[in-house]
Amino acid sequence: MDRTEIRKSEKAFLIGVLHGNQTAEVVKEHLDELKQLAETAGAMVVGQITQNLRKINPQYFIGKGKARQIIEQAKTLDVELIIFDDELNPGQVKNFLQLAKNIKIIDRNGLILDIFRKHAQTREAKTQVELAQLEYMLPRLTRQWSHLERQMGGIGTRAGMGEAQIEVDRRLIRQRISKLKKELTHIEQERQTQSKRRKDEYRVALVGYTNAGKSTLMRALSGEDVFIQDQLFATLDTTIRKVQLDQYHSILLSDTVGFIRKLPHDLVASFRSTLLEVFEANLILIVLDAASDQVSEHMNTIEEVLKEFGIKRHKALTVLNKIDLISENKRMNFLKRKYPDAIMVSAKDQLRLDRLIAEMIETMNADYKTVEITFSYDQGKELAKAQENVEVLERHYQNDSIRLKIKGKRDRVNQIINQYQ
Ligand SMILES: Nc1nc2c(ncn2[C@@H]2O[C@H](COP(=O)(O)OP(=O)(O)OP(=O)(O)O)[C@@H](O)[C@H]2O)c(=O)[nH]1
Ligand SMILES: [Mg+2]
Repeated sequence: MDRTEIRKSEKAFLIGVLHGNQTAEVVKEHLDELKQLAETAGAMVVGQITQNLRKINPQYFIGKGKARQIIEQAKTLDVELIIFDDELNPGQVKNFLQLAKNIKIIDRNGLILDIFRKHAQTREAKTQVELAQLEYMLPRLTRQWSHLERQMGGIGTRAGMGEAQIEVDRRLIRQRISKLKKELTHIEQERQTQSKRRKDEYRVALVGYTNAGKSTLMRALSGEDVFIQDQLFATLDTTIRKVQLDQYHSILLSDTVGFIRKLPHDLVASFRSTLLEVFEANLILIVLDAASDQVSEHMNTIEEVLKEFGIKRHKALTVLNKIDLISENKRMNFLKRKYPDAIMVSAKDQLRLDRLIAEMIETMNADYKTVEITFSYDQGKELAKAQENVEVLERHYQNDSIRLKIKGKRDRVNQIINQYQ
């Protein structure tokens, strides 16, 4: 279906643009990240080009002269793929394709979608990615079409059908989109049912920028084997593990898809069911890569995405990960000043995890309630029920009654009080 797929070792140029109030440094950082994305997708980056622009060119995004020059260079170096850090509109892509002939043109969004598609494993992730991809493609179909037409060079059944074929394609895509949406609603319901069953447990969600070390932290805390890779978007699904913090405190810890700046909106929207664990968490651990120069930008992105989902009032702890990589005092002091409440850890070397665990327990305790309730001896059933999903601290057998001292999540304890008291 998609015709902008990135093939292995395909040579690529990256293009960034300096405009507005962006500094050269910021553009470079964005291009570095784009390079990581391109490599994760399998491409081989052979050149990075930045252009100073006072005004965006509506036709080609960059200047037309520059566009021609880049394409010439690309041809000389056998580059088959040009990736823009900024979002291109369908018209710009089309114009570029007319100049570029056999070279593919994609933007950051297209690249991210390509990675997501390559990394999607489960039915849920695959459905979500396909939906996002089709929604991204629908308005761009003209360019995809002209792209396809050229690729096929007049061979095949679709060539030469032009506008009429595009209409047919659009209709097919819309039908597929509505089918995928139904499937996702179904998956979301399944998740919600599972989630109800877990509602009496204390739920903690790891969130953060991609590659910050969320899965590594998950492994360090749970002792279980989870997928860890030095690449972007290694994790696309949500995994949940039970973690015993100490004798009295256990949590359900979830690890989920990472965030990135300029995340395509459709992609975020279609990942709702995957992020359900985050919505319903009692506590969020915001994991940051302390060694990254862009730690504060990462934090901004995380906050933006959480806001977009309406996750604002959650309790959160900030975790600065990868401190094993920090040797300079200056950097350490900067981090301490900037994030005074953050817990510094190394998930990889398992450093200071006890601090993190202690803070989690402290936060949990604040969400817990301890009460005493009395039952008569003929309330056997109620007595048993009241001990579900709570911790029984004391049991007193009196002459005509039993007194329980229980501790549990505030909601659960309130429910017990309302029901049996
Ligand atoms: N030096 C160092 N490297 C770490 C640490 N934690 C994780 N890493 C490395 O960082 C890379 C990314 O780790 P992951 O745990 O896969 O990161 P993630 O946040 O789950 O990333 P995505 O799933 O792609 O969003 C891997 O190469 C890890 O080995 C740490 O504390 N110190
Ligand atoms: Mg991960």
